[in-house]
Amino acid sequence: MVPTRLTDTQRDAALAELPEWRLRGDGLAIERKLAFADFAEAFGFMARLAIHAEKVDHHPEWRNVYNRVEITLTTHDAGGLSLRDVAMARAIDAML
Ligand code: HBI
Repeated sequence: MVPTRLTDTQRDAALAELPEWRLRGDGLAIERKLAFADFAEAFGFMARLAIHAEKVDHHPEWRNVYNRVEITLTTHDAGGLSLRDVAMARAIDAML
């Protein structure tokens, strides 16, 4: 099933409930920057999220430098934001 791209209205409504996330300039992704106590904590979070991503078949774009993790969520198959990105952002927030 190809995920459906959110309308701008749906996107803005979803983002209103995700105050820790920022809309990327092109409007096609949401981003959050995380800082953990140290690398081990950061990588442990990434390991947990990797398992979740595999389970839901939706994968973050992310960058890790020592204790920092920068996450970008977008749905390649939809060419922008979908409900999968909203669900993953909520799941990430619940993991922290
Ligand atoms: N992850 N972020 C993201 N976007 C996708 O379109 C996507 C994915 N993970 C797996 C996936 N699509 C598969 O369903 C195939 O479409 C590659």
